[in-house]
Amino acid sequence: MKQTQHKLETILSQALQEDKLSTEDIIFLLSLDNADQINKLFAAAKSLRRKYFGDKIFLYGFIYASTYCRNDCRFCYFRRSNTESQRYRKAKPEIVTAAHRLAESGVHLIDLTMGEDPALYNSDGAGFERLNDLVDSIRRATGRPIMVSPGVIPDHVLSRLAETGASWYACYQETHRRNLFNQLRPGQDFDLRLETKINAHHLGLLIEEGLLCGVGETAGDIAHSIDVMHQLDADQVRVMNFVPQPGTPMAKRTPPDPRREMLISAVMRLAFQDRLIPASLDVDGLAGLKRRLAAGANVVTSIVPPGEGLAGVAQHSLDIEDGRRTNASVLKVLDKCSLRPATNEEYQNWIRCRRQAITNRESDREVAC
Ligand code: SAM
Ligand code: MD0
Ligand code: SF4
Repeated sequence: MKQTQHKLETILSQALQEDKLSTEDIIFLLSLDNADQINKLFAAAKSLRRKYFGDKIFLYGFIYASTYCRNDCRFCYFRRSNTESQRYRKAKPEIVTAAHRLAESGVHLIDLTMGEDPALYNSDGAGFERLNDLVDSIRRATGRPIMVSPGVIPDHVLSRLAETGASWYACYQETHRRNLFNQLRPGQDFDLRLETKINAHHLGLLIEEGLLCGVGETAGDIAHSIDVMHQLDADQVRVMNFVPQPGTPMAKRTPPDPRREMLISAVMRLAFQDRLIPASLDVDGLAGLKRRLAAGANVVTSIVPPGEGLAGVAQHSLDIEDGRRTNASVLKVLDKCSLRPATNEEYQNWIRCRRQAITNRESDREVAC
């Protein structure tokens, strides 16, 4: 116990001085199970957030534009073969109206997400053209930065989206172990998913990388992912606890300990001190926000307007229609945590600085898995 305490204090004080965490350090931190020790880790994560971001929190509105998908991810409610999930494909005016409502409510960014909708990939390119036009319309209607999360798309489409004014490309590997990836995302190309992010970065888009936890990964696998995320130089990094979904092959899996996501997220704050780390409302709804912020997150994601018939991903309906995933609800929690929403200018400055950092980066990176 005393030895563990000493080791913990050494690792945390090194991290506070910006020393890189070793694989062994990460595995050690992820094995903590004493409440006092975990609280020390969270306190260090919070103090690093304060050092780089003060009391500012960024807020992301979420629009799940189409729940059709050509893929069959074993963990996902919207996998192609799940007959239990309700499908919709929102038309442009509905999407633009929802984006406008979100912007009016005060979010800093619109995250336009979709399944890998077969309509997007039709051979004449019209689907990608519609996506590009949608991004353009949302940008004009809201003036907010836009994140696109459409799954894997060709480089020429990413390039068009960057020109049209998208700021971010989000695409989560879930794990950086090929075997586990192939189990979770059967029939999908591990390398293509990773390379698409690297290419998006080269095209000047900021990138978000993400992990799913509680799906059979070890602490060593998480440490490996953190290493790959470093090599990617990801601008936003996340982890989400797996939520079992009805109608899927993983429906009966025992969900992970709720603390697992928080521990990994706090370790991410130590490892990616000046980057963005989301607290998603999509796992435990509004009730889970405070503890995610307490683990060092500095973005709130999956803010969804009610009354638009829009779904979440891991929690397709939790807290949406009763207005608990709105900006107004989030602001009350921020206030209780002595945090405040950033201004739009502060968020846009952060994006500008990161983009500059990417432009200044000289050599090409090799990402080895
Ligand atoms: N279809 C695109 C894709 O897969 O990249 C965009 C959708 S993206 C929002 C879907 C992400 O939500 C996944 O990458 C995964 O990290 C997360 N997710 C999906 N189902 C989940 C579940 N059951 N529990 C937790 N997270 C889940
Ligand atoms: C979230 N439901 O932030 C969203 C989604 C896609 N870029 C993000 C997983 O939780
Ligand atoms: Fe489709 Fe994305 Fe769900 Fe996989 S995670 S089934 S790609 S919507």
